[in-house]
Amino acid sequence: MNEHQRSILLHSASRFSPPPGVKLSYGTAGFRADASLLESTVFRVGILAALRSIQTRSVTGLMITASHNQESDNGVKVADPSGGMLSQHWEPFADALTNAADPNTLLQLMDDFATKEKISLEGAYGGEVLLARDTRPSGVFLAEAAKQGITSIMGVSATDMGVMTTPQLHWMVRSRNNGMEASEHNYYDQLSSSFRCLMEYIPQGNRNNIVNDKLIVDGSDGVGGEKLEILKKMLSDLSIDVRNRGDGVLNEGVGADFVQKEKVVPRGFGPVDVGFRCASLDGDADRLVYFSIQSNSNKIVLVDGDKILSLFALFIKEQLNILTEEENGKVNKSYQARLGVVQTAYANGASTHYLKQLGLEVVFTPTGVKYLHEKASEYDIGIYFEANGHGTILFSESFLCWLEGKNNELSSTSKGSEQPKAALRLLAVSKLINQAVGDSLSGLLLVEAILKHMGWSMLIWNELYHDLPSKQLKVKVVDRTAVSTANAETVVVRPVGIQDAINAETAKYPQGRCFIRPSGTEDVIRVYAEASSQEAADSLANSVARLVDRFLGFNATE
Ligand code: G16
Repeated sequence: MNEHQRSILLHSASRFSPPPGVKLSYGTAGFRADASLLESTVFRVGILAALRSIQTRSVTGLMITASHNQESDNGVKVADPSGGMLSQHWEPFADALTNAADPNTLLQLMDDFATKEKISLEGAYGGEVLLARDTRPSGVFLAEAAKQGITSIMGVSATDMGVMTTPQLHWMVRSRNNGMEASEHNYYDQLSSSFRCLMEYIPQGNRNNIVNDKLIVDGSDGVGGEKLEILKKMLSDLSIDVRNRGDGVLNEGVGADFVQKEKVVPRGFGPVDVGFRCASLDGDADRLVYFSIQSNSNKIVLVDGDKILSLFALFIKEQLNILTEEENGKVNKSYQARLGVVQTAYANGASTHYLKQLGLEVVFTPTGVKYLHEKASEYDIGIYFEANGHGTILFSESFLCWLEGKNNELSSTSKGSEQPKAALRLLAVSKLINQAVGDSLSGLLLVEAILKHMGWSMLIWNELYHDLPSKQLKVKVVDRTAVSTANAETVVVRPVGIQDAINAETAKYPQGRCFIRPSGTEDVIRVYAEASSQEAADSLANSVARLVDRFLGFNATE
């Protein structure tokens, strides 16, 4: 790097010293910690996003959010030029950069990395980083730190998009790099027009089917509620009542994470909402779950990411079947689209069984959309969802090309038949769904369109299969990195002995399944248990949580 660049960096880095004794790691979804510890990290991630922009000659993104975490936490992650998560081979550099003790060490690291990755630091390429934040108050000063980091790299500019959902920012990065218009308005426009297109092609018989038209949405007191208020004004076929739009404490007793883990009614909902279709977003609106409220109880019936995945898979399979159906006595074999679904160990066993019964290819990855997304991109249509409501659908370029061609051909030769409609529906899904990353707003519109298409109530949807009872717990431990896992997180390899103890416990329960893993976003070990009854799942989770405490807790005895 030249002297001018060096002096800019030394000057700006000296204003953002890392807090002493704090070591952070780029986890499941970037860096997360108490917001007061993050200023220097966000500054340095600004530098990283700028370098990535220079290297790829593309726009990158920087999002300031701690998603489902408590309000006092915050976080930062980078969106790659594709709109997906930061390339995993950059993560060790992100760790080294954020933990560098002083400006000189920081510069040395940058020099070494720039040489290795052939990144020019001479200001020759004008890079750009789109920057956004969620509604956390700490986002304001952290965004300033990010701007300082980005603009301390010569030739790179920071474009502040203000308060956005995480998926909006990822969508904008993807759109910009695809040469498309990428304003917030363009985002709403694309979602609402593709939703309208799906509504237009609802089968005749289901058109007048009244699928209880009101949907009530819990915005988690985060950014999703206010954005949904804007989007809903552009939709005519759907009545949405948005609650928890930001007047209460973010993620406290509200939101997708709370609803999915606790399975109780979120704040702002009550007995008058019994019988309605309800949905919850999380703090930065990248997760979506549905629920209904049980009468005379604070319990809910949860319709989680696994069921959203099943609904999407069923619909897409139906459209593909229509397209390849016999026509004039011939089977249309012009394109055999590979459809695959991706889940994690958190997927309820009943959902996996159901998807396999549909004849679908089901594969597993560790937790974290970066893993699921990568796997899903190997298919012509890859659908991925985590049980927590994080997921989307990816379409390959070659399949979309074939679909466009098929649509043109069919619209002239088979007017009025179901085949051109199936092609149009799939094209509309590819535009409605956010292919950059899981997006609760686009996911919600797709769920609503498919329910209308099927003529289904939420009750019918929920009956696709019956979840095995499950329980999730978290255990505070001295050092969560002491746990390492294998086989998509289903087996613990370290500490030695704990997996045998978990196996022995699990064997006591009919249909028992249990695993533990270190959280990538909080300082805890997570425990997941499944069994034939709720009591058994609770009991298995509790015994394994005690095992975790025995091996790794503050008074560990193993
Ligand atoms: C993030 C990731 C998700 C992942 C979740 C797991 O979610 O983006 O893919 O499922 O973390 O969290 P943990 O590792 O703590 O169990 P989010 O919504 O917080 O960004």
